[in-house]
Amino acid sequence: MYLRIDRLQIELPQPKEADPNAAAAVQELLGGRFGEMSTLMNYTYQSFNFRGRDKLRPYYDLIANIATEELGHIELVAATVNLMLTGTTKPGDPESAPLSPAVNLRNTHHFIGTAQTAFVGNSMGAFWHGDYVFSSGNLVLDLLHNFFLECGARLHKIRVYEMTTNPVAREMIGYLLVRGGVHATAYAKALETLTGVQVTKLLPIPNIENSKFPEARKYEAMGVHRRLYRFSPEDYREIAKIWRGPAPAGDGDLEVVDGPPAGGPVPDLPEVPEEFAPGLAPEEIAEIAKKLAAS
Ligand code: MN3
Repeated sequence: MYLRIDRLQIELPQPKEADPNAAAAVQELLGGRFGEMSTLMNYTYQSFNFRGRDKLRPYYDLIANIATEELGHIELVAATVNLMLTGTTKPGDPESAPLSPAVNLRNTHHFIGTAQTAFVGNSMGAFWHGDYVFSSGNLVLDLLHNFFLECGARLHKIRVYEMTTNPVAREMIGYLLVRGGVHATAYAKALETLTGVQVTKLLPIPNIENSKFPEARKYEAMGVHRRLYRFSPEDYREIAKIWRGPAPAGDGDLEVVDGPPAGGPVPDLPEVPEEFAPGLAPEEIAEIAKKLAAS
Protein backbone atom coordinates (compact mmCIF):
# COMPACT_ATOMS: atom_id res chain seq x y z
CA MET A 1 0.00 0.00 0.00
CA TYR A 2 1.01 3.61 -0.26
CA LEU A 3 1.29 6.59 2.05
CA ARG A 4 1.18 10.01 0.43
CA ILE A 5 2.90 13.26 1.31
CA ASP A 6 1.42 16.49 -0.06
CA ARG A 7 4.78 17.87 -1.26
CA LEU A 8 6.73 17.80 -4.50
CA GLN A 9 10.19 16.21 -4.47
CA ILE A 10 11.72 19.65 -5.22
CA GLU A 11 10.60 23.27 -5.11
CA LEU A 12 9.65 24.54 -8.57
CA PRO A 13 10.17 28.21 -9.49
CA GLN A 14 7.10 30.38 -10.13
CA PRO A 15 6.85 31.09 -13.88
CA LYS A 16 6.79 34.70 -15.05
CA GLU A 17 4.62 33.98 -18.08
CA ALA A 18 2.66 31.19 -19.73
CA ASP A 19 4.58 28.92 -22.10
CA PRO A 20 1.95 26.56 -23.54
CA ASN A 21 3.91 25.20 -26.50
CA ALA A 22 6.84 24.27 -24.26
CA ALA A 23 4.31 22.66 -21.88
CA ALA A 24 3.17 20.54 -24.83
CA ALA A 25 6.78 19.37 -25.35
CA VAL A 26 7.17 18.58 -21.62
CA GLN A 27 4.16 16.24 -21.90
CA GLU A 28 6.54 13.76 -23.57
CA LEU A 29 8.35 13.38 -20.24
CA LEU A 30 5.06 12.55 -18.54
CA GLY A 31 3.07 10.38 -20.92
CA GLY A 32 5.50 9.46 -23.70
CA ARG A 33 6.92 6.00 -24.34
CA PHE A 34 9.94 6.94 -22.17
CA GLY A 35 8.10 9.26 -19.78
CA GLU A 36 7.54 9.05 -16.04
CA MET A 37 4.24 7.18 -16.47
CA SER A 38 6.27 4.42 -18.13
CA THR A 39 8.98 4.19 -15.47
CA LEU A 40 6.30 4.30 -12.76
CA MET A 41 4.11 1.59 -14.25
CA ASN A 42 6.96 -0.69 -15.39
CA TYR A 43 8.51 -0.88 -11.92
CA THR A 44 5.12 -0.97 -10.21
CA TYR A 45 3.90 -4.00 -12.19
CA GLN A 46 7.28 -5.73 -11.96
CA SER A 47 7.08 -5.36 -8.17
CA PHE A 48 3.49 -6.67 -8.11
CA ASN A 49 4.49 -9.66 -10.26
CA PHE A 50 7.87 -10.47 -8.67
CA ARG A 51 8.53 -14.22 -8.10
CA GLY A 52 10.90 -15.48 -5.40
CA ARG A 53 10.67 -12.26 -3.41
CA ASP A 54 11.94 -13.72 -0.13
CA LYS A 55 15.06 -15.24 -1.72
CA LEU A 56 15.75 -12.26 -3.97
CA ARG A 57 14.71 -9.55 -1.51
CA PRO A 58 17.29 -6.85 -2.48
CA TYR A 59 16.08 -6.90 -6.11
CA TYR A 60 12.42 -6.81 -5.14
CA ASP A 61 13.10 -3.97 -2.70
CA LEU A 62 15.02 -2.03 -5.34
CA ILE A 63 12.27 -2.24 -7.99
CA ALA A 64 9.44 -1.57 -5.51
CA ASN A 65 11.24 1.37 -3.90
CA ILE A 66 12.18 3.04 -7.19
CA ALA A 67 8.57 2.58 -8.37
CA THR A 68 7.46 4.64 -5.39
CA GLU A 69 9.89 7.44 -6.19
CA GLU A 70 8.47 7.45 -9.75
CA LEU A 71 5.01 8.27 -8.35
CA GLY A 72 6.56 11.52 -7.16
CA HIS A 73 8.06 12.03 -10.62
CA ILE A 74 4.73 11.95 -12.46
CA GLU A 75 3.54 14.40 -9.80
CA LEU A 76 6.50 16.70 -10.46
CA VAL A 77 6.17 16.67 -14.26
CA ALA A 78 2.41 17.26 -14.02
CA ALA A 79 3.04 20.25 -11.72
CA THR A 80 5.57 21.58 -14.25
CA VAL A 81 3.05 21.34 -17.12
CA ASN A 82 0.40 23.01 -14.94
CA LEU A 83 2.66 25.94 -14.01
CA MET A 84 3.73 26.41 -17.62
CA LEU A 85 0.12 26.53 -18.83
CA THR A 86 -1.01 28.98 -16.13
CA GLY A 87 -2.04 32.35 -17.55
CA THR A 88 -2.35 31.33 -21.20
CA THR A 89 -5.89 32.75 -21.39
CA LYS A 90 -7.80 35.52 -19.59
CA PRO A 91 -11.34 35.47 -18.18
CA GLY A 92 -14.09 36.79 -20.42
CA ASP A 93 -17.65 36.16 -21.57
CA PRO A 94 -18.02 33.16 -23.89
CA GLU A 95 -19.05 35.52 -26.69
CA SER A 96 -15.66 37.24 -26.53
CA ALA A 97 -13.88 33.91 -27.29
CA PRO A 98 -11.64 33.97 -24.20
CA LEU A 99 -10.01 30.66 -25.20
CA SER A 100 -9.02 31.95 -28.65
CA PRO A 101 -5.30 32.23 -27.70
CA ALA A 102 -5.33 28.43 -27.63
CA VAL A 103 -6.65 27.80 -31.11
CA ASN A 104 -3.24 27.85 -32.79
CA LEU A 105 -1.27 26.23 -29.96
CA ARG A 106 0.30 22.80 -30.38
CA ASN A 107 -1.96 21.02 -27.94
CA THR A 108 -5.59 22.12 -27.91
CA HIS A 109 -6.50 19.22 -25.60
CA HIS A 110 -4.88 21.20 -22.78
CA PHE A 111 -7.63 23.80 -23.34
CA ILE A 112 -10.60 21.62 -24.27
CA GLY A 113 -9.97 18.49 -22.22
CA THR A 114 -8.20 19.43 -18.99
CA ALA A 115 -8.75 23.17 -18.30
CA GLN A 116 -5.07 24.02 -18.85
CA THR A 117 -3.51 21.18 -16.90
CA ALA A 118 -1.54 17.98 -17.56
CA PHE A 119 -2.95 14.87 -19.21
CA VAL A 120 -1.67 11.30 -19.46
CA GLY A 121 -0.26 11.57 -22.94
CA ASN A 122 2.79 12.56 -24.97
CA SER A 123 3.99 15.72 -26.73
CA MET A 124 1.84 14.97 -29.78
CA GLY A 125 -1.30 14.42 -27.69
CA ALA A 126 -1.35 10.60 -28.03
CA PHE A 127 -2.44 8.96 -24.80
CA TRP A 128 -0.09 6.78 -22.75
CA HIS A 129 -0.88 3.08 -22.87
CA GLY A 130 -0.27 -0.06 -20.89
CA ASP A 131 1.54 -1.64 -23.81
CA TYR A 132 4.58 0.37 -22.64
CA VAL A 133 4.82 -1.88 -19.58
CA PHE A 134 7.32 -4.74 -19.77
CA SER A 135 7.04 -7.31 -16.99
CA SER A 136 8.40 -10.59 -18.33
CA GLY A 137 9.02 -12.29 -14.98
CA ASN A 138 12.66 -12.94 -15.94
CA LEU A 139 14.62 -10.86 -13.45
CA VAL A 140 17.73 -10.23 -15.58
CA LEU A 141 15.62 -9.33 -18.62
CA ASP A 142 13.35 -7.02 -16.60
CA LEU A 143 16.36 -5.26 -15.05
CA LEU A 144 17.99 -4.95 -18.48
CA HIS A 145 14.76 -3.45 -19.78
CA ASN A 146 14.67 -0.99 -16.86
CA PHE A 147 18.26 0.07 -17.58
CA PHE A 148 17.30 0.64 -21.23
CA LEU A 149 14.15 2.53 -20.19
CA GLU A 150 16.13 4.89 -17.92
CA CYS A 151 18.64 5.55 -20.72
CA GLY A 152 15.84 6.28 -23.21
CA ALA A 153 14.16 8.53 -20.65
CA ARG A 154 17.45 10.40 -20.22
CA LEU A 155 17.80 10.94 -23.98
CA HIS A 156 14.27 12.36 -24.19
CA LYS A 157 14.79 14.62 -21.15
CA ILE A 158 17.91 16.08 -22.73
CA ARG A 159 16.14 16.66 -26.05
CA VAL A 160 13.26 18.46 -24.32
CA TYR A 161 15.84 20.52 -22.38
CA GLU A 162 17.32 21.47 -25.74
CA MET A 163 13.87 22.56 -26.97
CA THR A 164 13.12 25.06 -24.22
CA THR A 165 14.87 27.53 -21.92
CA ASN A 166 11.78 27.73 -19.68
CA PRO A 167 13.12 27.86 -16.09
CA VAL A 168 10.35 25.66 -14.64
CA ALA A 169 10.92 22.97 -17.27
CA ARG A 170 14.69 23.11 -16.84
CA GLU A 171 14.54 22.93 -13.04
CA MET A 172 12.39 19.78 -13.26
CA ILE A 173 14.55 18.25 -16.00
CA GLY A 174 17.79 19.02 -14.13
CA TYR A 175 16.51 17.22 -11.04
CA LEU A 176 15.09 14.26 -12.96
CA LEU A 177 18.33 13.84 -14.94
CA VAL A 178 20.08 13.34 -11.62
CA ARG A 179 17.43 10.98 -10.24
CA GLY A 180 17.25 9.05 -13.52
CA GLY A 181 21.03 8.70 -13.35
CA VAL A 182 20.66 7.15 -9.90
CA HIS A 183 18.06 4.71 -11.20
CA ALA A 184 20.08 3.71 -14.28
CA THR A 185 23.11 3.13 -12.05
CA ALA A 186 21.03 1.15 -9.55
CA TYR A 187 19.70 -1.19 -12.25
CA ALA A 188 23.21 -1.52 -13.72
CA LYS A 189 24.62 -2.45 -10.29
CA ALA A 190 21.80 -4.95 -9.77
CA LEU A 191 22.67 -6.57 -13.11
CA GLU A 192 26.35 -6.64 -12.12
CA THR A 193 25.61 -8.56 -8.91
CA LEU A 194 23.52 -11.07 -10.88
CA THR A 195 25.72 -11.55 -13.96
CA GLY A 196 29.20 -10.13 -13.30
CA VAL A 197 28.88 -7.96 -16.43
CA GLN A 198 30.07 -4.38 -15.78
CA VAL A 199 26.95 -2.61 -17.03
CA THR A 200 27.84 0.71 -15.33
CA LYS A 201 30.64 1.08 -17.91
CA LEU A 202 27.97 1.79 -20.56
CA LEU A 203 26.95 4.98 -18.74
CA PRO A 204 26.21 7.76 -19.45
CA ILE A 205 23.84 7.23 -22.39
CA PRO A 206 23.78 9.55 -24.31
CA ASN A 207 27.44 10.30 -23.75
CA ILE A 208 27.20 13.64 -21.96
CA GLU A 209 27.63 14.13 -18.20
CA ASN A 210 24.82 15.55 -16.05
CA SER A 211 27.29 18.18 -14.88
CA LYS A 212 26.97 19.85 -18.32
CA PHE A 213 23.48 21.01 -17.29
CA PRO A 214 23.53 23.83 -14.69
CA GLU A 215 20.23 22.75 -13.11
CA ALA A 216 21.53 19.18 -12.69
CA ARG A 217 24.94 20.36 -11.49
CA LYS A 218 23.23 22.16 -8.60
CA TYR A 219 21.66 18.90 -7.38
CA GLU A 220 24.92 16.99 -7.84
CA ALA A 221 26.67 19.58 -5.66
CA MET A 222 24.08 18.67 -2.97
CA GLY A 223 24.98 14.98 -3.32
CA VAL A 224 21.57 14.00 -4.79
CA HIS A 225 23.28 11.76 -7.38
CA ARG A 226 24.74 9.56 -4.62
CA ARG A 227 21.47 9.06 -2.70
CA LEU A 228 18.81 6.43 -3.01
CA TYR A 229 15.84 7.56 -0.90
CA ARG A 230 14.02 4.78 0.94
CA PHE A 231 10.37 5.63 0.32
CA SER A 232 8.85 3.73 3.23
CA PRO A 233 8.66 4.12 7.02
CA GLU A 234 9.91 0.55 7.63
CA ASP A 235 10.33 -1.44 4.42
CA TYR A 236 12.65 -1.86 1.42
CA ARG A 237 15.78 -1.80 3.61
CA GLU A 238 17.66 -4.32 1.45
CA ILE A 239 18.20 -1.76 -1.31
CA ALA A 240 21.38 -1.05 0.70
CA LYS A 241 22.77 -4.43 -0.47
CA ILE A 242 22.83 -3.09 -4.04
CA TRP A 243 23.15 0.70 -3.54
CA ARG A 244 26.57 0.83 -1.86
CA GLY A 245 30.23 1.38 -2.66
CA PRO A 246 31.94 4.32 -4.34
CA ALA A 247 29.85 6.63 -6.56
CA PRO A 248 30.63 6.20 -10.30
CA ALA A 249 31.78 9.85 -10.45
CA GLY A 250 34.40 9.07 -7.78
CA ASP A 251 33.20 11.86 -5.50
CA GLY A 252 32.13 9.88 -2.44
CA ASP A 253 30.13 6.81 -1.47
CA LEU A 254 26.64 5.82 -2.47
CA GLU A 255 24.20 6.12 0.43
CA VAL A 256 20.67 5.03 1.25
CA VAL A 257 18.69 7.87 2.86
CA ASP A 258 15.81 6.82 5.13
CA GLY A 259 12.74 8.71 3.99
CA PRO A 260 11.93 11.09 1.15
CA PRO A 261 13.71 14.33 0.24
CA ALA A 262 12.48 17.50 2.02
CA GLY A 263 11.04 18.72 -1.30
CA GLY A 264 8.85 21.76 -1.85
CA PRO A 265 5.22 22.86 -1.84
CA VAL A 266 2.66 21.68 -4.39
CA PRO A 267 1.77 24.89 -6.27
CA ASP A 268 -1.81 26.10 -5.87
CA LEU A 269 -3.41 26.58 -9.27
CA PRO A 270 -5.54 29.69 -9.79
CA GLU A 271 -9.16 29.45 -10.86
CA VAL A 272 -9.81 29.68 -14.60
CA PRO A 273 -13.38 31.00 -14.91
CA GLU A 274 -13.29 30.97 -18.72
CA GLU A 275 -12.81 27.15 -18.46
CA PHE A 276 -15.46 26.83 -15.68
CA ALA A 277 -12.71 25.39 -13.49
CA PRO A 278 -13.34 24.71 -10.68
CA GLY A 279 -16.67 26.20 -11.71
CA LEU A 280 -17.81 27.78 -8.46
CA ALA A 281 -18.47 31.49 -7.98
CA PRO A 282 -16.59 33.27 -5.13
CA GLU A 283 -19.84 33.67 -3.15
CA GLU A 284 -20.57 29.93 -3.53
CA ILE A 285 -17.07 29.08 -2.26
CA ALA A 286 -17.63 31.37 0.76
CA GLU A 287 -21.00 29.70 1.41
CA ILE A 288 -19.45 26.18 1.20
CA ALA A 289 -16.63 27.20 3.55
CA LYS A 290 -19.22 28.44 6.05
CA LYS A 291 -21.12 25.11 5.86
CA LEU A 292 -17.95 23.02 6.29
CA ALA A 293 -16.87 25.11 9.29
CA ALA A 294 -20.27 24.61 10.94
CA SER A 295 -20.43 20.81 10.60
MN1 MN3 B 1 11.80 9.04 -13.00
